Amino acid sequence: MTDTLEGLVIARAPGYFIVRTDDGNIRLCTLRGKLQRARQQRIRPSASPHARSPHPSRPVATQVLPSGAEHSPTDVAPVVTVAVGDRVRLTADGTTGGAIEGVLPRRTKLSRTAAESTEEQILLANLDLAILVFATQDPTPHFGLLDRYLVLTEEAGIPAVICLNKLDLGMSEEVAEMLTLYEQIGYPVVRTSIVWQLGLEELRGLLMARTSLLTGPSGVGKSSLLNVLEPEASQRVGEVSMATHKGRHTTTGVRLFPLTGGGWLADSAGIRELALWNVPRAGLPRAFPEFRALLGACEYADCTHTPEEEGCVIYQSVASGAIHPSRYASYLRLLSELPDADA
Ligand SMILES: Nc1nc2c(ncn2[C@@H]2O[C@H](COP(=O)(O)OP(=O)(O)OP(=O)(O)O)[C@@H](O)[C@H]2O)c(=O)[nH]1
Ligand SMILES: [Mg+2]
Ligand SMILES: [Zn+2]
Repeated sequence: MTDTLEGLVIARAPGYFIVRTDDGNIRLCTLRGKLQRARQQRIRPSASPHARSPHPSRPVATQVLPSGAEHSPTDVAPVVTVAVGDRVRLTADGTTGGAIEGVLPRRTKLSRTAAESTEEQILLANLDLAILVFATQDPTPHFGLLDRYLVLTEEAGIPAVICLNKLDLGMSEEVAEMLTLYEQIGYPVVRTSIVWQLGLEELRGLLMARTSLLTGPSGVGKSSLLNVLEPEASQRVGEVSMATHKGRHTTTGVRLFPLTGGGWLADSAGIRELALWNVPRAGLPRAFPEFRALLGACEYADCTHTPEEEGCVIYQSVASGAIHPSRYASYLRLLSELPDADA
């Protein structure tokens, strides 16, 4: 009998998944052959831009691959990816290695379309809260990118908090106005400064007993926030590096850190582009909370709310000032990126 364990994928390194097993050990894991094949099928480039996945709207839980020999060789390999944040079943290999046999059902996942492909890239699985970090300046906030994040989190059913960092650098009137706008729409905004030690307790309170993700553009202070919120985190980076034997720069993308007060916090590399994943065109208006009360009131039931539409209450609300032009511009931009409904 081999030793079967369960654990949490806390990071990835080239060719490996770093898993913290429930016995408290860090293991460097590969994928069992069956999962490997499923993955290779998935990363094969597709010819059609619409062929993102054979079942684009399939519920997450059904993508889980059961381990064991109950599948015949003629079975179609299920679409499975292993992501940071996944709970996995694995067999131990010596004291520090392992092979991932299967993925346990996911509660949630935050995905985007991977750069230069049409494949799904899961930023983090099983997250409870997305912390969208921007800076007052250096770099100046890009609200179009924020709107993309908000659409993705709305679609994924994941609560989002906007964290505006570097308050010590001062804030332009425009940025202050936009923050008020997002608060009016209903998104919590936490104002932080590491230099001033501002807003950190508020942030800490949000993280308790949850799995949260710090994400946003490069240079806004995500890693700095992680380091002040959880000073031991950098030591734990060392722990992961020891497991990979390759030093601290080998892990890529998202990394999960345990919080002393309970819960997990993920830091991620800065994101420049965020292409929507699996957002249905017809569902896009609902991803803008300030549109919701107006939906159904347009003259035509299939109104796409573009300026060309006749009798569109969304467009009229932009003209009257009830909907902010910047949010409407984001809606139009995202709509233009989504393929037409083709059944
Ligand atoms: N003035 C000021 N600088 C800050 C603050 N927080 C972070 N910084 C600085 O901003 C720079 C970038 O911080 P990082 O924490 O590396 O940013 P990041 O978001 O992790 O960036 P990537 O890892 O590239 O995505 C560093 O020089 C930090 O010292 C802050 O509150 N105020
Ligand atoms: Mg960083
Ligand atoms: Zn309309």
